[in-house]
Amino acid sequence: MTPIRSTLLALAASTALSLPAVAAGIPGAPAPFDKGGVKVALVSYISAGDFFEAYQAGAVAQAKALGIDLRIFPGRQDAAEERSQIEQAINLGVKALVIDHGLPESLKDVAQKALDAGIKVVAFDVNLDNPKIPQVEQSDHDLARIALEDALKTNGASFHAGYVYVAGFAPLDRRDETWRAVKAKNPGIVEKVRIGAVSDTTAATVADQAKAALRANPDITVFFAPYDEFARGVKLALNELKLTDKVKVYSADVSTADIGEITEPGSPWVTTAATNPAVVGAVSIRAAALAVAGQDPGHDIVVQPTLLTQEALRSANIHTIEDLNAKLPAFGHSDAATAAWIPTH
Ligand code: SR1
Repeated sequence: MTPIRSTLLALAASTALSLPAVAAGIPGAPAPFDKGGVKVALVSYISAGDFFEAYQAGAVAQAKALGIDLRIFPGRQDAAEERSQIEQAINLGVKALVIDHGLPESLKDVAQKALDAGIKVVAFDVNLDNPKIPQVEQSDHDLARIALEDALKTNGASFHAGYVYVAGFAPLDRRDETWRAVKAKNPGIVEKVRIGAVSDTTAATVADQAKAALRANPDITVFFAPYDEFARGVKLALNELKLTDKVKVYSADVSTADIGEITEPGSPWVTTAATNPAVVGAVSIRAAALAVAGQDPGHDIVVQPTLLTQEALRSANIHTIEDLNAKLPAFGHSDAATAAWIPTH
């Protein structure tokens, strides 16, 4: 468990975590960043799991570099709590609010309330359908496309598939659009079963579902599981059923732990398509900072994903996210939402 995660768990009440060591202002930066201490809130729907921990860590590092006083509200997959945390952030007098995932219908009005109070709002992976709210995403259509192209390359255009999906999450819905388009174009792909859960035990729940699905559909040879917690669940099921040499798993997302799972001998998890989530967290904070400074970050802010195959990771001797950053500079950095006055790393 990362120190940030354990701190968040310790603060299990719904109070925000205020990070210490707020830097002084940035000389030459536009107001209010020339003075420092600009209050920004990050309100998440999910905080658990490698992706969300790395996203928060990237947001924290970028906030520190900008002298932002970042208030983090931990997500517990609870729509009502996320709403109430946004209300709390408004009452704290933040200058900007980053809303990370969530269910749009429970957030649109409260996000508008923040805008009405003069607070800049940035959304990551939740479609708030508001021209005043910049939307950050990982180009989910491309992400699903490159993972599925790899599946087609290895398995041909005819196979029986299992699919993991939960409707209502913007990135999963976008990836699902691509899955449907790929199936329509390749009628030999048969979706035999669809499973899915998003909770604080996603991987374990998906593992149970996948076991039942695989027992009932022994002809499945490919699983499309476009979220690393989904892929972990499917892999657990394949290990338990001793089917690792029969079924291949294609996913989204990457972390150091995921790289270990993908590259271990005999792993059925053969491909993922991913951004560096810390970079996405940093981009979200930069977009909020630009908006606060009166500079337009643009409405659609996209971080491009990279295809990471088991074969490529093994042959390049990549074991960690830091290895990926070093070997693939486009993975470790994004030009999205940058400005000369904003320090990046
Ligand atoms: C429940 S949504 C999970 C996804 O959100 C982020 O976009 C990550 O890529 C993850 O796959």
